[in-house]
Order: sequence, then structure tokens, then C-alpha cells
Amino acid sequence: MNRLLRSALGSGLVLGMTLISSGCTATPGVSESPTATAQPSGTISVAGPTPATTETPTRADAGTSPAVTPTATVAASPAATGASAGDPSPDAVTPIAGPTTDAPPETVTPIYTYQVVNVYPHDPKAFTQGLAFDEGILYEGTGLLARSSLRRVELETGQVLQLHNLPANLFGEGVTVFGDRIIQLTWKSHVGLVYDKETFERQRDFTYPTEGWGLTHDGQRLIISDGSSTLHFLDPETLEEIGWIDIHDDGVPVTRLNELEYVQGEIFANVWKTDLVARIDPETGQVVGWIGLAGLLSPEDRDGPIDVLNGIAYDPENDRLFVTGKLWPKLFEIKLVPLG
Ligand SMILES: [Ca+2]
Repeated sequence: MNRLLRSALGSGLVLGMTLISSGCTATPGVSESPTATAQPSGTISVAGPTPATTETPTRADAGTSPAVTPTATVAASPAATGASAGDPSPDAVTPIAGPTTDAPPETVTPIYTYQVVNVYPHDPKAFTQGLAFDEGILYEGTGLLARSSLRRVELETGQVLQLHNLPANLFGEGVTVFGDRIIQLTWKSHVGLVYDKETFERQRDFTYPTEGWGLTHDGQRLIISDGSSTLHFLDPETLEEIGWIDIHDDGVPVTRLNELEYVQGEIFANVWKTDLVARIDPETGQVVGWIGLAGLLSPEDRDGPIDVLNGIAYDPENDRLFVTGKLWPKLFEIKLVPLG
């Protein structure tokens, strides 16, 4: 484990806050006002690599410690970050609590780091909440009130080829392309939007009871995250819920699942406020791997008001995986590299 951790840290994979040792330099963040919702005791929480110094933990599970701590990248985090549900408020900026020197837990879940294959420009004003790739084109949903949009984006240039602005009262979230339709969630409005893929004409709305965070599909079902450890499955035609699954690592719930992407039979989910992506078996809900994406942005890239990692898209035809973040100036094509 220690060898794995050292290797991970050395390669830019920065681990959960209870795993971060003195080798990690904290980057001060900005405080936010979490819209905290109590989480069940014993849930896993993961902290990212750019710790803030001003956030006050408010989690209901503070002080508890799950019996099983699952991966080298994820630690039960008694002093975990503050907000445990709800996406960032419009003025939220890069979050995360600081490192500790707690001893790392044991784990058996595989860890991956990354190799950058290509770097593309990304609109630094895009508060990315959803990302998808279809037939050579990126589709991106952005958030924030009065700034939310649906975009068709040229990968190579980052140029916005088509833009649909959401009504000012809707906070856009996850996006997926299903056939000739694009579907977009909203954060707290309980309203999903269905568009014609070509014209961006808003064809219909639908409702769901939870918050809306990430969205993808497996060809048969839409898959929605709501900020908890639960993923919901929707019928793509009726847009009604047909099932759900709880996501865990060795039995410990993994919360704050955010942007989603279905990749070769797995669901990839980035965990809000971290640089971690969970690889999830959709049949069992088990996390089968953790991807550490710390270090994608250079210090110069971080000069701007960048926010957290958020945005995974997959090109199945060419086996290309893309990631970006909220207000990030770059979008990365990466390949996964197993650690250990
Ligand atoms: Ca996605």
C-alpha cells in the first residue's frame, strides 16, 4: 500500500484527504456556503488535491469511520469536506478540505493514473456540468443560473458551433445524446429537458424527484446521479424511473457521484470536489477501479477562476476518453495507466 501511495503521489495521483501526506502542497481555495444535506453515517467521502482552508465540515457522519475503507484513492473521511449534497452554488469556487497525516487504509480496488494523449482548448467561461461525444462532436451542458446552456462544440478548436441558452431560472446539469435526442438535467428544479439533436429545439420536458447531477446512458437506459451514492435508471422513452443501484466500494457507499459516462460496460463517475473518477460495475454497484486525475491543469492554467473536475466523454468508435472541468481552459484526451 505504501508503495502504491508513493507511486500514486509521485505520478500526480493525489489521494483522498486522509491519505494525503506532507508531500502534497495545499492550494488555498475559497470558502463556499454548502447546501449541505445530511448523509448516512459511514459513507465514503473523498477529498481532492486542491484543498481549501476555509470550509467547515458539517457532515452528519463526521467522526465516524466505516469499517471497510476501500481504495488507496478513497478514504473514510471523518473530517471530510463540508457540503455533501447539492452542486456548487453559482459563486462556488474550487473547494476541498486540507490534508491530514492519517495512516492510509488498506485497499484492494485497482488504481489508475493517466497519460495525456491530446490537449484541446475549452471555453474557460463554461461551467461544465455535462459532457458527451457523439459522431465526432462534443456536446456540453453548462450550469449556473442565467448562464446555463447546451452547446455543440468542435473538439479540436473548442469552438461553440451551436448554442442554446436555458431559461435564467434553470441550472443546467448532466447531458447525454440518445439517438436523435439530447437530454439535459437541471439541478434542483426536478425538470429534465429533451432536445432535437440537430436543431436544439426543446421537444419536451420531464420530471424526476431527486436533484439532477450527472447523466449518461448504456444504450438501453438513461443513468442519472443525484449527488448521493445512488444512480437511477430511466426508461429513455417514457423517461420514468425503472430502477436504481447503490454504489459502493467493498460495501461502503460512495457519495457525491457527479458527471457520468458509460465506457465499455462500466459507468465512470467523477466524485464532486475531487480529482477522482470511480469505475463502477453497473450490475453490482461495486467500484471496480479508481482513476486519479490530479495534475491535469498546470499552475498557469489555475491562474483563472477554475473550479473542480467535472466532465467525462467517451468516443467509442476511436476509444478516446475526454475529461475537463468547470471553467477549465483545457480539455484533455487521456489514456488510463494502471498503478501498481
Ligand atoms: Ca458524460
